[in-house]
Amino acid sequence: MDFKRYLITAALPYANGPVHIGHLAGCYLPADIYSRYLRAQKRDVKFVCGTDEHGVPITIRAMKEGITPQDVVDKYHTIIKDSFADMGISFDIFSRTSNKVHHDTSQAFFTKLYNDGVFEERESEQYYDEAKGIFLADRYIVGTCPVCGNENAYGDQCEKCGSTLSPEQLINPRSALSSAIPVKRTTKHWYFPLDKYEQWLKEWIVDGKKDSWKPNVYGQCKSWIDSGLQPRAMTRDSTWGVPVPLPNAEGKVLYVWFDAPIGYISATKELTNQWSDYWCKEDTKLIHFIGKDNIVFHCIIFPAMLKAHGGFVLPENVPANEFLNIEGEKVSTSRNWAVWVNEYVQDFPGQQDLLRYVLCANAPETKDNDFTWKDFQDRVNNELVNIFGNFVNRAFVLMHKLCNGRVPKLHIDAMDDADRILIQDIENAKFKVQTCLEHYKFRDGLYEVIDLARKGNKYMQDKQPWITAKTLEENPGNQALIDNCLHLCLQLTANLTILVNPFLPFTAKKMCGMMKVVDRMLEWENAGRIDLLKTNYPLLPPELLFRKIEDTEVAAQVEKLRSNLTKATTAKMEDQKAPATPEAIPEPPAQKAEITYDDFAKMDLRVGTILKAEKVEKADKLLKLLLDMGTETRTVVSGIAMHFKPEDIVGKQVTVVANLAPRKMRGIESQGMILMSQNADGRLIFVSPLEIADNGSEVK
Ligand code: B3M
Ligand code: ZN
Repeated sequence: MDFKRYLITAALPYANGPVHIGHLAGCYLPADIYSRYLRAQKRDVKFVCGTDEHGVPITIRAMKEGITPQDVVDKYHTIIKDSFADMGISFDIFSRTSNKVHHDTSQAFFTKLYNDGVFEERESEQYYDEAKGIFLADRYIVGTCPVCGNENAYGDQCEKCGSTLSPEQLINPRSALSSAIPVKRTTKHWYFPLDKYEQWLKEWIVDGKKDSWKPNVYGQCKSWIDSGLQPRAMTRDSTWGVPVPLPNAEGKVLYVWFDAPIGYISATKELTNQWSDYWCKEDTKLIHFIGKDNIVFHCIIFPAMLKAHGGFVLPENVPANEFLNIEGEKVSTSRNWAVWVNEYVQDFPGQQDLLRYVLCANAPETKDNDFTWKDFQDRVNNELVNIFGNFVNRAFVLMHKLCNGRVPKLHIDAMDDADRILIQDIENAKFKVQTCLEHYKFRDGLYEVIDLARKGNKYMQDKQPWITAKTLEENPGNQALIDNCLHLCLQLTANLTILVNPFLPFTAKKMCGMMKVVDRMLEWENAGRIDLLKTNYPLLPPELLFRKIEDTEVAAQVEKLRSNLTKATTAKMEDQKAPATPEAIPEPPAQKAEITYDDFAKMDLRVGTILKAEKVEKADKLLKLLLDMGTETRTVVSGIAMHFKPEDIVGKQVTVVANLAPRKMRGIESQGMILMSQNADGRLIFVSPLEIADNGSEVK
C-alpha cells in the first residue's frame, strides 16, 4: 500500500520517575530518528507522545511521599518533558493522560464498547486494605513464605526461594502499604473478551506479520496467542484514573492499560483538528515504538480494542527494542542503578549527540545490550571524534589553507578513478542508510553514515593534497588535483550532514552553520548529490563537532553509579526496617527518662476526625484543623503544613492529646495536639487507629 500519512507513537512513560537512558534507547531515540527521517523525506508525519499518569505505581508513590497523585504526575511530567526536549526528541506533541481531552476520549471509547455489548461484567473477590481503603494487587500483599519461611514474601512470589505464590498461601498476610490484615471483598468489573479475538489475531499477526515484524516481537505475540487468550478486566477499584463512565460505578476507574494507549489518540486530537485522518484513514501508516515489556499491550490488547471499536487503523508495525543493561547489570530504578537523562544533560552540557550516537550505535535492537561508560568513551573517541569529526575538520582546514576558504571547482578532465569511486560511494550511502531506516535498522543505518566518513578519510589520506601542494611551484596545473579532492570532500561533508541529521540533529545543525547553508539542504532528496555546495562559495572555519571523553569522566560516572546504588540500598533498608549493616542504621531518637503509670494516666488521649483544614496566614508551617471529637469540635493548630496539603487530610482519623493546656498560636487558640510519628527521612505520619474508631473514644 502507498501510505499518505505517518503516525508515529512512542510509549507513554509513567509519570512516576525521571527517564533513564534505557528508555531513550528502547523507544524514544529510534522513534525520533524515524520521524526525523520521514520529515526529511517531506512525508506527512505526526509524532505523538505524553506521560501516562494513571495506574497503581503512581498512587503508591504518592502515598509514600505523603503527597497527592496529581502532585506526583505534575512533578514528573515536567521533568520527563524537559529531558526529552533536551535530548532533541522531536515530538509534535507531548501530552498527558490526566488532561480532559484524554478523559473524554477514553471514556467515549469505553462507552462505545459498552453500548455495543463488548464487555462481560463479572464479580470477583479481591484483597482489600481497610486501613488505606484500597484494593491490593497481589504484589502489595506480604507475608511469610510457606516454602522457606521468609517473612517478607510477596503475594505473587517469594524473592528468597523463588516460589510462585498466591496471597492465600502467605502465612500472616499483611498489606505492604499499611501492615493491616487484608480482607476479601467482592467487587465488580468489566472484562474485555480477548478470547473472542483470538482467531482474528491469529490471522492478523501469526499469518500476516511473519515477515514484516521483528522476530522478537512476532515471537512474543505468537507464543501469547498460541497459549490461549483470556478475558481481561478493563476496570479497577481506585480513586485515581479515568472514572468508569457508567452509573453505579463509583470508585471504579479504567484500567491503566485500557486508557494509556488511547492516549495516543487523545494526543493526536490535541495536536490537530485533522486527527481522524491519522487514525481512521486506511492509507495511514501507524507505527508504535515501544520497549519489549509493552509488546502484548500494543500488539494484542490495544489492536483488539481498536478492532472491537471499529473505524480505526491498526499498527502497521511495532518495532520494539529489547533492554539496555548498565555496566553488566539490569537497570533497577528502585536500586537507582540507572543513568538518568536529566543528570547526563547536566554532566555533559551541550553533548547530547554523543549520547544519541552511542545509544543508537549500541541499540538493543535484537537482544539485550550493555551500556558501559568505557564503551561510551571508546565509541565517542574512536568513531565520532576520530572518524567523523576528524574528516570534516580536515576537509575544512585544508580548504581554507589550499583553496582560499572557498569551495573549489571540480575539474572534470582531471578526475581519476578514486574520485569516481568516491562519488559512487556517496550515492550508495544514501540508499544504504535509507533502506536501513525503512526497516527500523537504526544501528546499521548509523553504521553506514560513519562508514561514509571512513571512506572520506581514506580518500583524503590516499590523495594527500597537502603533499600535492608542495609541487605547485613546479607544476601549477596540479591545483586541479587539490581542487578536485577538496571539492569532493566538501560535497561528502554536505552529504554526511543530511545523512546524520536524523541521528545527530545538533551536529547537523552545527555543520549547516559551518557551510552557511539553510535547513532546506537537509531534505533527504538532496542526499547522493555532489553539487550541494556551490563552487566558489566561501565557508566558515570549522567548529569542533565532538569532544573527546576523558578517562576521569568515565571514572566519575562509574563512581556515581556505585554510590547511587549504595545510597538507594541504604534508603531501602531504612524504609523496610530490615536488618541493616551497623553504619546504615540511622541513630534512633534518644530515649526519654522513665515515667510512672500515673504520669502516663494523666494524659487524655482521644480519637478525632479532621473536619476542616486550612493554612494559617503568614505561617508556612502551620495548619488550622477543626476536629470532630464526638461530643464537641475543637480547633487545633498543628505544625504540619510543610508535609500535607489541607485538602488531603480532611476525613483522616487522628489521635489527639485532649487535655493539653490551650495555647495561642498566631492569634488562634489551639485546644490540643495531634500525635504524629516521624520517619528517618523526616516524613511525618499520622498516628491513627487502624480501623475506624468512634470520635471522642479514649486511647489507653
Ligand atoms: N506507561 C508502561 C511503561 O512505561 C506504560 C506505557 C504505556 S504506552 C501506552 O513501560
Ligand atoms: Zn520462600
